[in-house]
Amino acid sequence: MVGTFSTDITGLLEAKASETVDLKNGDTYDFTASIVKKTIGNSVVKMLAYNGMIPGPLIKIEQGAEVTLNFTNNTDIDTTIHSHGVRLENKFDGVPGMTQKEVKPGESFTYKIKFPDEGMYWYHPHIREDYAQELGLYGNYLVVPNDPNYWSPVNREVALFVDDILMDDGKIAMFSKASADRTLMGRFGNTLLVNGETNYSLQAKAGEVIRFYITNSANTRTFNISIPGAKMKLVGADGGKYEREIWSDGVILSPSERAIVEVLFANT
Ligand SMILES: [Cu+2]
Repeated sequence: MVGTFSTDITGLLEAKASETVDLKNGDTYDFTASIVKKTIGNSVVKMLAYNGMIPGPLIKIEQGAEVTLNFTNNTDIDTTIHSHGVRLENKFDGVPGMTQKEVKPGESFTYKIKFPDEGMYWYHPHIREDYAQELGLYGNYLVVPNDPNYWSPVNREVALFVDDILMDDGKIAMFSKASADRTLMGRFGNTLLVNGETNYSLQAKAGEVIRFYITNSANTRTFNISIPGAKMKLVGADGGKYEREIWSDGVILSPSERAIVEVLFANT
């Protein structure tokens, strides 16, 4: 149909869950955005993925390291990579028409990114986020602090993306190809997603403490996140660790924000 994007899933590979990729200073990583299919609820729909994953790979990197991302756009829309919150060289900030030209389908762009600050960051396109980010183009950078005592000891670390998507009769509601048709590219969804799944689950052992790094990748929805029955401590956010930790029943997270919480699962 003219004016909308293809929703055909014929021949597409199924999106994988996010995997952790450890990058060291000086490493080069091939990074491709492509068209995939994914199950949302009872429907199989066309989506977009970084290196075949939704969310994209969790790129784990030591504080101060610099890496090269060889990015290729194999999607059906112009795109860029914006490294949200990372203090990087302006020409690699991924803002079309300002810091670089858009990367058209079939084209590539090389990003050199240095990570001066510890904490959780994320990457996403800086063009038509209402479409491309909504369909799965988002992932985290976890920058490991140089100071080994920066964070409190925990049993496990888990990254979570909270998101929503607008489903309409078993399909993702249509997008205009010409331009974003919502204010500030925000479109409320009617289906909530954690790490791209409608039924995300995680097993915790009794007595386990897990540090969650939570990112809101929704275009406009603010989330109030709590884990009933578990004790939650807010320890950090966009700028890394808080000076003082706060016991909390829940955290409010607006679009693009991160919260870092440590959760004690006293009972399974
Ligand atoms: Cu951003």
